[in-house]
This record gives sequence, structure tokens and C-alpha cells, in this order.
Amino acid sequence: MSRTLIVAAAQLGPVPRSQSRTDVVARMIALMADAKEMGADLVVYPEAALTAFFPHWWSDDEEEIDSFFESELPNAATQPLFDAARKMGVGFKLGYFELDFSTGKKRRFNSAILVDKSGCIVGKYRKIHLPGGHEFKLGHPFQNLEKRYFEVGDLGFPVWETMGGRLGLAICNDRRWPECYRVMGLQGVEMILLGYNTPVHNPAAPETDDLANFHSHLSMQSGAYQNATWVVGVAKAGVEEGVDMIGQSCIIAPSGEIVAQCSTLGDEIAVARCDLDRCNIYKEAVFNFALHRRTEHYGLIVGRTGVGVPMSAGVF
Ligand code: CDT
Repeated sequence: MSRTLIVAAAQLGPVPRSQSRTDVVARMIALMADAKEMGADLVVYPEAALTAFFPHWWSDDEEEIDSFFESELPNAATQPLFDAARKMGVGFKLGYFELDFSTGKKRRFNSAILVDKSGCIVGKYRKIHLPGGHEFKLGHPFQNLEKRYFEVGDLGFPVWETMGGRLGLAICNDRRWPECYRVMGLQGVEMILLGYNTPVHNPAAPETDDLANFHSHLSMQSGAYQNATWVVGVAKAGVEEGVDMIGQSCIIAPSGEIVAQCSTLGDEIAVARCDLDRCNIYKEAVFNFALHRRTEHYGLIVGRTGVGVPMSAGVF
């Protein structure tokens, strides 16, 4: 099988609350068709692609909250996307809000699935790094309530052998945490697909607003280089329900270089031919973990709290 994947970062402009899933799916299929014309094997959509990003506002109306979630995929509204993928022979990654009843109680996650060229779901990831808080923040122009609405993902950071490569998933805030890339890097990941809804303004740290795009790229480019993997980062961009969100969706090579990037804040694709074997030079040389990584000498043991303690404390 070819080790080259032609990948499309399928950025979406804002999804207003009033827009139906059926209409959003039609926008997504149009992007998929453009990508197919450019030879794409794989299309990567943003985090929470099907709806507005509702954690930006407060609600305690269970029914209203649930209306942003999918309890199964494919469902009636998304079936056309799966059908289009199968017909075009294109795989895709979809970010969505997941309602899960598999444990007998209702659980909500911020999730993503990976679908192969035959329209079959290969894997699922549930977001682990949930930003923001549980409480309403008075005086903030919008909220960031992911901790209130979602449970922390319970599926780890797995990788899947599919479409000729070893692929992994991450979601938005995960991209700022090196652990996310390293856990997949240690499993030999060759391409990480992730989506984001990132406001330009961070009410908790407004002095960083000018750097929103820089920090997004910095995180993904360093994650790619330090783990010898392709990274595809895809925005839901533009002004959605009054919240201004960054774009600059991009495809990053294992060298850390951006090889394709969107230039608008609307529906747009950026396409790149990704040779998965380009990972090897970095996996075998600079970041040969088995040969050069020296965890036993780092002087810290990470406890269950996630906080490092000195090795001399004897805690394992
Ligand atoms: N959706 C999401 O995870 N958004 C967060 C906002 C945090 S502001 C620094 C993100 O990391 O982009």
C-alpha cells in the first residue's frame, strides 16, 4: 500500500445555532468533493463540526444541552457524509459532541471519530484536556464551560493502523500539551488529526490574545517535530454566536514545517501530499526514543496527581 496520503484540512466557518445539522453536513460534503478533486485520501474536519460550540455559553436546560449531542453515529443527519465518503473513497475525521449510555448512565464527551475509505468507523477518541471551568464567569464576554458539560475522556490516546499509516486523534486544547503527542509518539504515530474551536480572546489571560495563532501553531509544530509525525490541525473559524475564533488550519510535516495552510476564516480546504515515510528520518535519527530518550535520568517521577516529585522522595 502507498505510504503517501493526500490529506485535506477542511476548515469550517462559523456554525450558527440556527443552522441545521443537515445544512452543515451539506457544507462538509462540498468540502469533501473539492478535496476529492484534488486527489484527497483523507479529510479532516474541526472539533464539534456539526453544531455551534455551545460551551461558550451557560445553560442548565438539560434538553437544550442534549440537543448539541449525537447519541449514535452515523445518524439520520450525518448518514449522507458517510455515504459520500464511501462513494468518493475518502476517509475522514469528524469532531462532535457525544452522548453515551454504554455504562447505564448518561455521560457527555467532546469526541472525534476516524472513518476509513469504506465509510466504516475505525476508532474514537474522547477529549482529555478540557479547558475552562465549571462556573459562570461574571464579566466575561463569553464562557468556557467544557469542565461543566463534559467528562474527561476515558479512552486514552490510542493510534490506529489504517489507510496505509498509523494515525491518532486529539482535540483542541490537547494540542497545547506535549504529553498528548508523546503518548502517541511512543506508539509510533505517523499522523495526528485534530480539530479546534479557539477564541481569539482569552478572558482568563487577555494579554495573550495577540499570540492566539502563534501559540496554536507553536504547539502543533513542536509536537510534530519532537514526535516525528505529521499533524493536521483544523479550525472552526470566524465569528460564531458572537465569539471570534482563529483559523489558520494547517498541515505540518514531521520536520515541524507548515506545508499547507488556510487563509480565510470560512469554509476552505488546504491540501498536502503527505509522505508518511518522511517520519522515519526523525524517528530513526534525532528522536529515536529507544536510543536517546533517558527517562530514568530526568530526576522526576510523575505521581497520580500529574505533579512531578523528586526521585529521592521514593514515590512511584
Ligand atoms: N475548544 C478548546 O479546547 N478551546 C481552548 C480554548 C482555550 S483558550 C487558550 C483551546 O485550547 O483552544
